[in-house]
Amino acid sequence: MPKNMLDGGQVIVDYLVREKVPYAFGLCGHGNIQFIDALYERSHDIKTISVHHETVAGFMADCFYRVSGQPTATFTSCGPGSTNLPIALANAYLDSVPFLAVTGNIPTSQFNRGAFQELYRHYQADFPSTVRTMCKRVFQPTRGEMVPLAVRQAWKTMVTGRPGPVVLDVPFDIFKEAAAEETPKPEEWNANISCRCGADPEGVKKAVDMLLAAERPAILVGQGIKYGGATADLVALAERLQIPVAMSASGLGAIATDHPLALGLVARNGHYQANHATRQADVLLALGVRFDDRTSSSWLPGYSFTIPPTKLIHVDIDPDEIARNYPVALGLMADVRTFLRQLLAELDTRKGGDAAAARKKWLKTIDGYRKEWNDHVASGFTDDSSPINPQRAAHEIDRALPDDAILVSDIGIHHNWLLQYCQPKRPDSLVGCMGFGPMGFGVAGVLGAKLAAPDRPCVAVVGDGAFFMHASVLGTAVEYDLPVVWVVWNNYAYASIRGLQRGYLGGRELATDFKHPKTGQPYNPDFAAMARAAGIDGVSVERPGDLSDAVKMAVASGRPYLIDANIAADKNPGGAGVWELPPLGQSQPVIGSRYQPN
Ligand SMILES: Cc1ncc(C[n+]2csc(CCOP(=O)(O)OP(=O)(O)O)c2C)c(N)n1
Ligand SMILES: [Mg+2]
Repeated sequence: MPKNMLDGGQVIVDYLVREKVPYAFGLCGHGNIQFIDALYERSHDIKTISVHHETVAGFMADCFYRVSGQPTATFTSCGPGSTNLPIALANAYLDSVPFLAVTGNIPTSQFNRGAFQELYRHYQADFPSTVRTMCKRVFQPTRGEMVPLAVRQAWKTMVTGRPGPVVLDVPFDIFKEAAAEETPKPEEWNANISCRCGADPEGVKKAVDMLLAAERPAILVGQGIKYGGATADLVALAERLQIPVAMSASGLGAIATDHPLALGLVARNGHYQANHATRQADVLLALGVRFDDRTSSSWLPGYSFTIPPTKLIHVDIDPDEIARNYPVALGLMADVRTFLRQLLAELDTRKGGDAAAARKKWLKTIDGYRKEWNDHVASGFTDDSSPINPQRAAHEIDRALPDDAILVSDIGIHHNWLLQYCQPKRPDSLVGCMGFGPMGFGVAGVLGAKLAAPDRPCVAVVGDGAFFMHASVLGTAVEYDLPVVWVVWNNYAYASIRGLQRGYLGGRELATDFKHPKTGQPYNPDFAAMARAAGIDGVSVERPGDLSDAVKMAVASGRPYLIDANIAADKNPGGAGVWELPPLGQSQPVIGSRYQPN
């Protein structure tokens, strides 16, 4: 290689450093040792975190972004190493979370020869086809000099518009091939690009007209508000017009749960006051939310929404999401923060109108719904039975945590309970995934959250099924001294799925619980002992009254900690909405009934 030239691996790592990426998460293989070598050279500028399963690396990068707003990178080998990553890519893609996945591939000189670990039977070195549905774009430079362009374009694709993960697939030789004398500068290619586009000014005026004329308006927010940094502007608008704010599962925390205008969760298992307000609203302002089936009660009218007659104003950075599932009275492509500021500025120009007085009746009616919901669920908070009532468990975990704690949820029945009974105060108080829903997200993601927020308590609540799937995280927490807490929601089953067998299939249960073959009794490893074997403190909790203290103690310990909590498996978190699994049928609301406008 000529003097003063950087090779492909060096250019990528240098670019990451220039983009202020603090961590690269990954796992070695022969396909990426040269990339790791480039990381080695820059180990003072970027820290390498080596994990025990590639999926863990992806979930860590994902959660790191959700907490810090800074994209990072993963590195995986060729073939199987990288094919352990797509589940995390898909999760990040569907939840619009960026990270750069640097995947190794075989040497270009061996393309299409069926070299060790080459996916070659349809097309040479074809890892890109494997992930094309799971990321925004794949770049595959096949000469060293293509690397600078690929890395800067990959980064731009990742962070502009609707963010998402991007794959940079690098053949073995390209990591070491001469690439450039200098790495592209972020300030020339990325740092000065803004995608905070506002909405069409006429549309802004129309939105204000509609909101001012509404009698029963509601705002619905998704994660676009949280990741778009728009929470303060949201509160300003809600307070100014006295409009109540409902949240999708991904939007929870966009406004503090105890804010008087916060309605809570709209979903199949949503809070009554939220579902009953949004389905009766005459105008619904939807911001950065995509109306998935869980939020929308499977789009069955009258449970979460009744659009029409509700007039929908739908604002999103990605026009693909507007009018995907519901007709719009007004659809506006915009960054939600810029849009909110436009709305507030437009309101400044309007005279008169006492929002508080106009809204009194509607808000009072909603207070009645809130009371009905609170009365409906009250008994679950004091249930002293053991195994622990799941509602009580969610509440005990939540109340043990300080306001600045970050709770990362995995996927399963526990997630639904947490969504209902945690009281997030900040946009990142409750981190969960809603698009792809892979088990393991919380188990591994909490490690990324902790690196992003070292001074905040980071607690994962995870199913026993998911924890066992990804128990290698115990070692990673020890190796990098990451004082995270796992609460294993131990119900001796893939309980959410078993619940479906019970609800829809007449109780024909198979392959959904964990049993000892000899005794037929529920079986699981002793998770607390597993943790201790890995060098981590672990305790088991049987009684509801002990759970909160255990969580407090774990957080206070300042060390990695596992709590194995014995949680009742037979309860399902019902709500004011429904979920349909065609053709099996649909669930029923546990409170209220379908709203049918006259
Ligand atoms: C990787 C992956 N495999 C399978 C599923 C389907 N699935 C969704 S929830 C669930 C059960 C999870 O069991 P557990 O982790 O014990 O959580 P629980 O529902 O019991 O709270 C399964 C198998 C999934 N979402 N992700
Ligand atoms: Mg379970």
